[in-house]
Amino acid sequence: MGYPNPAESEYDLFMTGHAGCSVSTALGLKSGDDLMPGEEGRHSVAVIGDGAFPSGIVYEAMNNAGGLKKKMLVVLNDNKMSICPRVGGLAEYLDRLRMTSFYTGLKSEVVKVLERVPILGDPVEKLLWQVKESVKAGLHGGMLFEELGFRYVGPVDGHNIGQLRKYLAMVKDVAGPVLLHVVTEKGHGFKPAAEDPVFFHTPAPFERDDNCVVSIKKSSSRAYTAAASDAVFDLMQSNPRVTIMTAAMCQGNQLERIRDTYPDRFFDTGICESHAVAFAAGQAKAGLRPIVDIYSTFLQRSYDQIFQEVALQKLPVTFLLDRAGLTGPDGPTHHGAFDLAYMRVFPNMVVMAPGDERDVQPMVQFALTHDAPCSIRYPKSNVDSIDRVPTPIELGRAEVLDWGRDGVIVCCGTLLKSCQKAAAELRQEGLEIGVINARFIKPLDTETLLRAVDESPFVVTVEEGCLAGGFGSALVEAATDARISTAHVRRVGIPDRFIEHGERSELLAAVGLDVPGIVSACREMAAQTEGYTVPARRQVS
Ligand SMILES: Cc1ncc(C[n+]2csc(CCOP(=O)(O)OP(=O)(O)O)c2C)c(N)n1
Repeated sequence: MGYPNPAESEYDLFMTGHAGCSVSTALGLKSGDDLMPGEEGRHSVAVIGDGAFPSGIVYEAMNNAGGLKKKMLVVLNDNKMSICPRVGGLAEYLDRLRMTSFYTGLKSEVVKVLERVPILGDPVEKLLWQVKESVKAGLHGGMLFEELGFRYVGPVDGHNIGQLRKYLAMVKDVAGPVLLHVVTEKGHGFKPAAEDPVFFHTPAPFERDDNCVVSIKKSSSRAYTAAASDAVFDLMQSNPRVTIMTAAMCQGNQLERIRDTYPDRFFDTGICESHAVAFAAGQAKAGLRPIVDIYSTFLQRSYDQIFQEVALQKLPVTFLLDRAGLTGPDGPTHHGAFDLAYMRVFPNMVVMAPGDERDVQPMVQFALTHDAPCSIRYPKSNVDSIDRVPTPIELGRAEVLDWGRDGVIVCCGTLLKSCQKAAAELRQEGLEIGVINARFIKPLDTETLLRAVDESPFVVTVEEGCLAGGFGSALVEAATDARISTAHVRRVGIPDRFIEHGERSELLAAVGLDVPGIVSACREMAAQTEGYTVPARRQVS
């Protein structure tokens, strides 16, 4: 697995892939050890990158550690890069600290001279003392961390292992919290990576020959990410009030063209998802149409801001949830399994999932004209296109591709093509199965979907999201509220367990979300409901 995994190594204490939590967990480990008899002497070390460092939780943890005065070490690996070059005021501060190494000699000389300045009587003495301290403070790096209760040590060259060892040995005996600022180069040791650290953060598989790349296995197919980014680009061109936020994922979200064309309306907050959402709320209040483009899994960081700053205020913020569904080799920390469930519970929120590429642009366009928050989710996959003339996007309207005499598949999202293929396969067996592109999870198209539940021998719902609280769940709730039996509704989606890493296609197959899985769900339902007659509709309240 590409991320720490305790099942793979005893040195991986946590399975973790969301940036920024190491200082908190290291402080928890230390304070835990201190309360466990015999464990008090253990060391607790957090290693954190400068890209993760601006996350708000880091300052919550440092504030707590400074107050508790726990003996712990935070190693800040400063390579001047997040995935893209790091941004923000803290980045500039770290840049200034890096510079101080050049002045170390001068700095100590000046401090020595200041120490020798004689102290005269009051009030001159007081004034001089103040001047002296402020000059020393200016010369002494890391005041920000020192004020939080950390001893700042560095910057240290992280590629000089001998020197690094000396520093580690030195700080090992310091009583309270220490921040060791280590300076490194991203991609160090492999020339192509050092020259293009953005690409080499997560490169496609490549073959190498000593210090050069021989070939890169690059996919030429178009991804949903590109479809969404192109749609946003076009809409930014026609509407000057549209802005876009990313939380350090400019490259992953394919926003480079937008960043370069509309630098004033492109905002990279750094790895600060909760801030990005509240920031967008402010812009929406000011009259703009902000788009928050964040992976489904990372948006979980901003749950309270989605609730309070956006949904509660009914502000027109558009959420683009990239990597929604099974993300593949990144594994459990990165699968976007929960967003349908977590988004649909908020009043005012419109929740959409395109059925194919041709739904993407109209959905973004719809969101930008709708006077309330909207979310649109799409997976980490290449685009599909369904052979049809798409109906226009209309609030709370599903798109019926076919009605089927023997059953209906209702698909929420881009597995629509697989659903169509499954229906075609079942047709060979004599089963006439309809396919509906749900498009809206909220508001649900109750007219169309409850008709399907009411009139079809069976309904299979398909979603690349958790079954608990997801789309199928929403349909069953709506049917129950309408007093329609749901015994013949089968939900196919991500079960109530964390899904391992693997190729996306393998993972989809493992949870029954591939064509054979959908076919067999339909077959089972057809067998169970053979000779089934639809009950007369009970009174709808
Ligand atoms: C909460 C969260 N948001 C976004 C990401 C995506 N992400 C993965 S690595 C990375 C950059 C991290 O930079 P840094 O901490 O400096 O580590 P480096 O790769 O430079 O060593 C980002 C933004 C993430 N893992 N977690």
